[in-house]
Amino acid sequence: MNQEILFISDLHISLEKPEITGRFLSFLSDRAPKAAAVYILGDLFDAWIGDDDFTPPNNKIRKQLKQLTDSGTPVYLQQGNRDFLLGKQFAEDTGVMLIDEYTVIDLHGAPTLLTHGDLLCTDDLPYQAFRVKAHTLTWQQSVLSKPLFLRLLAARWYRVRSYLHKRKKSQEIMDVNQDTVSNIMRERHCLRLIHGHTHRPAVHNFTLDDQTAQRFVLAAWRNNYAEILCWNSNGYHIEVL
Ligand SMILES: [Mn+2]
Repeated sequence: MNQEILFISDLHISLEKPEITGRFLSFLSDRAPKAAAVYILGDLFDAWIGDDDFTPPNNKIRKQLKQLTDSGTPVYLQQGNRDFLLGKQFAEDTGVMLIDEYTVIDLHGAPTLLTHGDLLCTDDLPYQAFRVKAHTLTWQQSVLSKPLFLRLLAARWYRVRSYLHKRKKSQEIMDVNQDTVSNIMRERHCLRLIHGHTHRPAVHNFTLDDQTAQRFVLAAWRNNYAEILCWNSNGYHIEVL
């Protein structure tokens, strides 16, 4: 029986990057059906302004995801910091299952913690403050009640602003905080963590309460390069698309 589980994150799909959209669509039609399950750990989209946004390339992606889940491959989706407004309607349209910001799965016998990664970057205080605000019902309702064209404009502005802010922040501040990582892994009883967000793909081995722990950081997809983390009962490998 095929027990291969695939993990991807940080595709940052947008109209401006058709290569990435194309690669993801062929991943959904050719590669994903061969797996037992697919986990998308956030920032699938570079911006998501509401499940009522049907501007390209969102619809093609909805359709292809629906085809995959209809054919029997489960797809689990975590919100990222760019697409945290992905909601119930999108899940219904595509058949994907939204999973919590911290989710523990049994990955071939080992409890494994999944998260997008932004929650681990606790040194970035202004971002964490924004995140708290943006995850309240009031904030989200007030944003989602605005007309679509205003939300499209606002998203453009946020992307420029985020780019400018990031240039000013140091590399350390935008990486995960090791104490935060250890605490959450301890709390969730996991010795393995998989996340994205930082765009610093790596496998980090470290010691957690005298045991060996592992933190997998997924790669962001680029125009000419994409990676999948594949797990089967024998272990993992990185597959380049
Ligand atoms: Mn992110």
